Amino acid sequence: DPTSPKPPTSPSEKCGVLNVTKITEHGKKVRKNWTSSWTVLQGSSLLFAKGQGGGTSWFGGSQSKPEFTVDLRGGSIEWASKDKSSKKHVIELKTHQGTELLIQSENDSIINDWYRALMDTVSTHAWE
Ligand code: I3S
Repeated sequence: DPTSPKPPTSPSEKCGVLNVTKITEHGKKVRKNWTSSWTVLQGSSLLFAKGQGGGTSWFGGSQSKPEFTVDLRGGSIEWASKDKSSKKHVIELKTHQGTELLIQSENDSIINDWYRALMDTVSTHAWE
């Protein structure tokens, strides 16, 4: 029925397993530590939890608190240059707070979807 109301535009919500490392924290370079993380994009926040297993499948479980969260507002997203990592398909995320992360997946369609979603998020939540 073309006259029926459209569902509200979907919130920017997305999740999946990605390889993640910090490279800078509060403007200071830190040692890389690539970790497979359950990653959730929720509004303008990006949440990471360590590991994929452990039985609990969602943050709702009391023992599966996000390992860390970054605020995407005022941040930037770009494909990482070769000197940032030898890996393929690496996104570089710079937050407003001076944290830099690399986010990677071996699967190029997965990483392209994340790139698009993160780009959309930083542009729609530029600064409120
Ligand atoms: O940028 P780097 O320092 O070459 O990054 C690599 C290292 O962090 C390495 O660990 P250690 O040097 O701490 O042992 C990691 O195993 C590599 O994965 C890092 O490089 P890539 O190119 O994979 O991001």
